[in-house]
Amino acid sequence: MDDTAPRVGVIMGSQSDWPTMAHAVQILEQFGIAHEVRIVSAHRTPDRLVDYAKEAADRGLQAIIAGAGGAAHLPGMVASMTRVPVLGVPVQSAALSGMDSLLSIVQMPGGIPVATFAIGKAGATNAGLFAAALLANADPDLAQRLDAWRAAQTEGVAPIPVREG
Ligand code: RP5
Repeated sequence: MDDTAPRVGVIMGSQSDWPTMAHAVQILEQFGIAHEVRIVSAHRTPDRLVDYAKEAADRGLQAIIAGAGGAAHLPGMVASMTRVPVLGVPVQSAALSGMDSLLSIVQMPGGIPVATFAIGKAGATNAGLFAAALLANADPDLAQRLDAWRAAQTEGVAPIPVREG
């Protein structure tokens, strides 16, 4: 197996989505999961979207994290053209605080699933963690790293809050 071939694709509709999607990338980097990052817009680069989605499975991608904001068609359109699991991240929009993004992504008609995460940073982080969990099913080393990460997170929660302010 080629260890350097990307196993997860992180795509976003615009450069402006990067500050959000960086949180997914950070998780993948932390777990040493080979990945690629691309701008793929459903509206501005539709041909790029079609090529990316149709080639994803043959290129060995095991999950696609797709972030978009506003009329966020990207995750659903990609999912319609690949069986690779698509994890949708609603990016917080200026006009409607990401409610538009969330509803655009989550309300897929039956038949083409998109796993939809929270709006913004939490969603991007959890999409990264979810991709790690998917891959961990067939990767014992990764499973161990994920278990350790979760144990450290639990360990880091103080039992008593610091009284601030
Ligand atoms: C969507 O439109 C992108 O995903 C982005 O969240 C939103 C705004 O894009 P820009 O106008 O900032 O490029 O396609």
